[in-house]
Amino acid sequence: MIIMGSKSDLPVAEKAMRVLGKLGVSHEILVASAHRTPGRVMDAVTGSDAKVFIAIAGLSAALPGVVASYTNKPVIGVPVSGVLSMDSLLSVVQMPPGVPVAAVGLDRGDNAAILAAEMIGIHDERVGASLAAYRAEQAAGVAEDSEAVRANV
Ligand code: RP5
Repeated sequence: MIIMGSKSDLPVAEKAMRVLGKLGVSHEILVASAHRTPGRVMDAVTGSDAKVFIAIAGLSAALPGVVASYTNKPVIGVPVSGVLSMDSLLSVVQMPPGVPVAAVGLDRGDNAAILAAEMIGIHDERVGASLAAYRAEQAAGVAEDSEAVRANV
């Protein structure tokens, strides 16, 4: 399940959805804010049978931590960049002991999706195979880039 704190976080969520779609991981998405709609966050998390949560938020980004407070499932937090950027990054990373959130880099919805797929792929062979193909495709892209650079020097 992907939860974003605001509709304005959609470009980051779209990165995650693109990757999850490519890897064949079913997902749903909703907007729920830890500050503006805490009850909505609680209902969404406690009523979900998702295996992994991706929580995307900017500014004083409490959302990933609040999601983690309502579930024992893994939560991946994606800090959204803004005027300061360190605000959301530190808000996601600096969780108190006992309630961890796996933090990815600023706006890295794509990496959050890969990490979620890796967790799901531990037990789901189909997703594991998708990940292996994704890595092979990525490696082939680097080799192609190398050839293209070498051909032009
Ligand atoms: C956060 O505040 C949201 O996750 C978003 O990144 C930021 C700004 O929200 P909006 O004012 O665009 O709704 O809670």
